[in-house]
Amino acid sequence: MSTTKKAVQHSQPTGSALPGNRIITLDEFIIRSEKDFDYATGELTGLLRDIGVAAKIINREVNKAGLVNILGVADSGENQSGDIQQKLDVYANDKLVECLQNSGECCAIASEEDEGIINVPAVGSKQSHYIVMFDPLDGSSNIDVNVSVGTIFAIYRRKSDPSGPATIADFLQPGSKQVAAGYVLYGTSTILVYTTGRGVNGFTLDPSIGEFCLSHRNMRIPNSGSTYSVNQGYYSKFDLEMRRYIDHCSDQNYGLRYIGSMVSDIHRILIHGGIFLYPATRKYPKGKLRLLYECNPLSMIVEQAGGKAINTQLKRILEMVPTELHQRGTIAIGSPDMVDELKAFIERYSALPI
Ligand code: AHM
Ligand code: MG
Repeated sequence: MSTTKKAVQHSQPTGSALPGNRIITLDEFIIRSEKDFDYATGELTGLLRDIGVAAKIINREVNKAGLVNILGVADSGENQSGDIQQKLDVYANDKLVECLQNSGECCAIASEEDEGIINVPAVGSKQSHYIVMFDPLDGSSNIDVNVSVGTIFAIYRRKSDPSGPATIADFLQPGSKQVAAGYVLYGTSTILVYTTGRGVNGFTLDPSIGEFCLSHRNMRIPNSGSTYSVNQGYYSKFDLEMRRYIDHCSDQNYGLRYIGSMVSDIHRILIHGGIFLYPATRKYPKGKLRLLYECNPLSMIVEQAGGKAINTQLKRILEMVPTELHQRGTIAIGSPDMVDELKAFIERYSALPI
């Protein structure tokens, strides 16, 4: 096991402009990229656009969260105009469902907020080939204290016959079958990062023009980093191998960075390198994070940027075959050298039959 700190290479944002300072908006980028796919029908393009629109609406509400009391929301939960004030995660969920339903570009939706799948009625004669899964507002317990939150999404091609309704089997596909995945981070600025399996690009929202503009082209995760990200408050509840690895991080003087909002932690790691861990605890013996809504899409992004994502049984996250919609799992994700280093600790200290 290596005991020396590895050199950190940082990926750099490339600026929102093309040579000649021409700004590329998310819509333009999506349309241009469609030409890369031989089978492109415009559906995927439409879906990514719908998600971009929903993200702008959610962003507007998230930004107002701190003003809720000033804007007249009574304790009863009703605002001055008599509308019932919704919790932001419910609001974000409704907006995403609404935007996706209106266009009919997908045939069904599953959300971390909803128990079952939602079939989307066909719009006109459109027969959609895609399903969408999302966590509408991840880390929403952080909103009260003004900490960044995010939306995570994943798009799959349906397996069932497009002439009928989507089925649960369409959703229980391994993450390796994702055709696109991404997240929106409502942070100091709002950024949408996505991949369609050909690299990762990030688009920062310019509020003055209301457009997501290409700001991080072809994002690459550094091979290693100098921080680790885990809820260390649960240290005594972790398995031995995880405690040994955390001790190692501390011995190496790695900094501990944990926001408690996975999108924010992963975004930092994507840019500066590092590792994010959510192992089993006594409260969550199978891990806390949801395979379909959180682990799979973020693993696709990180792998596409050159990183790795495994669970604490050392299985690649994207190869896990889900058995239920709200399945939870453990995760170790981030810079490839750091994930490999963790893997060596697990092999050495765990009781796993390896
Ligand atoms: P949520 O989907 O209910 O918001 O939970 C997911 C969040 C992640 O964003 C974050 O990494 C994790 O829960 C934090 O959990 P903990 O407070 O146990 O560290
Ligand atoms: Mg979540």
